[in-house]
Amino acid sequence: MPTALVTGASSGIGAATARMLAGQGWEVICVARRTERIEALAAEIGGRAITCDVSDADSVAALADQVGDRLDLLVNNAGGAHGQQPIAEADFDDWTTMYTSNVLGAGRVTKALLPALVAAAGTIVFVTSTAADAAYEGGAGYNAAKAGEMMLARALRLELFDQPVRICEIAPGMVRTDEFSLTRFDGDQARADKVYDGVDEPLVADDVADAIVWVATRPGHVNIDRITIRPRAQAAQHKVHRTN
Ligand code: 8X3
Repeated sequence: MPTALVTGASSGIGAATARMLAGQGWEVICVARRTERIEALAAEIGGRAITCDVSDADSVAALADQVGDRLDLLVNNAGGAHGQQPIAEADFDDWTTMYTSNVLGAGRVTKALLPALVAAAGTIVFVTSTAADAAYEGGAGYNAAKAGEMMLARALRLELFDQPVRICEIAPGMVRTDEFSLTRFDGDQARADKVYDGVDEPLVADDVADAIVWVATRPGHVNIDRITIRPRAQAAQHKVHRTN
């Protein structure tokens, strides 16, 4: 049974990916800071839960110890957005949080698990964002963090060109999950809901999980470099069809 490790598995895209992989016969290691949530998920899908803060070096070292010598799939999903202020009003604590989880976290986990992934001829998936491609007002901190994470994927693919490991990027646009916008707007549900207001069908976590599982299950010689995935109603970052 192949083994996958999903970071940020406590909710949203991470939890959906863990469920979908388990449903297709993978042993899934669910990783996040929130122990109760990942233990419940692991119990539900017959996987393992490992509590880890991807922004903490010791926590990631302990994670790598528990994973062992071989890993078939790493899904770097932990991260997210904090705040949406223009640069003139930027809160650099928010920027630090975003850079620490999306860029340094993905880099740290990848570095720690790389020997196990190479040993298993594995696959590494980075869940970035269309925010890596297109700047928007108030987006600079998140734009920069996701563009940074995208560059990890691109550099790594070059560095490992002669190694039996695949590097893939999934860049989602508008995805309605329980927590993404709520976290961004610091628990302001009304502001979070406004993001999706009048949008016929934003993506849901399962849509992105489906893309992740698809790239991970191509034949071993097939590397899907990147998938950009948006709802039909979002033709481009700012070009969103709203019915209201
Ligand atoms: C989420 C996409 O449009 O909020 O990663 O930046 S967006």
